[in-house]
Amino acid sequence: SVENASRTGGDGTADQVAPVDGPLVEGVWTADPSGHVWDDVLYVYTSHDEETGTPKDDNGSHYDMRDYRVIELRDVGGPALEHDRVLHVDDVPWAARQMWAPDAARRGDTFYLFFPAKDADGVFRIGVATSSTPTGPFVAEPEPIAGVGSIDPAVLTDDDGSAYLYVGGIMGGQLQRWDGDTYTGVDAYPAPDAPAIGPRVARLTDDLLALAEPTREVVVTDDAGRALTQGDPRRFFEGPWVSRIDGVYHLLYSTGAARTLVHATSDSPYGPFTYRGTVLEPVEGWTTQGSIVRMGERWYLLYHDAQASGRDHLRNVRIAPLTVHPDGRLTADPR
Ligand code: FUB
Repeated sequence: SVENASRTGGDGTADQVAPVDGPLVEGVWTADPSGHVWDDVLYVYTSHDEETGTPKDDNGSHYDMRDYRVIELRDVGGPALEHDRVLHVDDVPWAARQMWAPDAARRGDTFYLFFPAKDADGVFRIGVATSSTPTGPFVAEPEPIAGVGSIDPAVLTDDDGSAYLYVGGIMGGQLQRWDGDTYTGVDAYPAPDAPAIGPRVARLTDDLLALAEPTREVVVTDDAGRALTQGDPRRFFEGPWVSRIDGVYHLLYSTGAARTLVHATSDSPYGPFTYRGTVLEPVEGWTTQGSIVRMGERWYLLYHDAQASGRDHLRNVRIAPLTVHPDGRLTADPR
């Protein structure tokens, strides 16, 4: 793999121009982008892919990431500043490996990084870390957040200031091993014609460090209000992300094997969400993951692919304009 050591400045940053039709940064593998605009600056929180030699398996062990990166953009298509001193697994007391898809949130002058990692028993848990700057370094809480597990945390801060934590991913993400808020260690997949496993959501406490309530399952239905089934290629796989667009809650997620990024809409952050269609067609590489961000007057989709490496676990983050259609459907237009 190519690494960024040679062009990283002594202050832990690297500067380069991010073309709108290419990876946001090159020379470092980044994935699972979660975007936020704070004080007119776009901050993209990413996984940092590396080749560690861990063999590939169905649980995604080869996604063996150890730290996070933040990419800072003042304009889409303008210079991209990559920050590499964000949070490392060695600095998280409870975490052993696999720092998967992160997200961030802000409350006043405090910035929060939410992240999944496996603990010493191999169970994916959700951690939170804080910083006085959006780019870190972040200091992790000593324990993972109680009452929730699995992967791919995403935080929606609603217009009234309430913050909701969404999590989940089946298969390697272990969501099928959770019975409500209890980790069972048993793979319990529904039958193909039974309702699919949904991501989970809970409101966070005011300090964003804990759950304010037990998690509940987020249900995605078809147009007739029937829950999508586990055998339905449109069902939830991983990477939940919720944005509020024109007053409507949009749940973005990956369908896994069908390899599409899709969305579903609701009038409540808890759902149920109605399936609306594909936002991004399959990209190169097995995973697809993304987030939605508004920069100025435009909406964008942040996503990743494995086009440059040709290897599923060595990815690049990209950005594409997102069209909000009059009927509320969303489609991304990668160049
Ligand atoms: O990057 C590791 C995992 O792959 C993420 O957590 C998933 O969403 C998928 O992108």
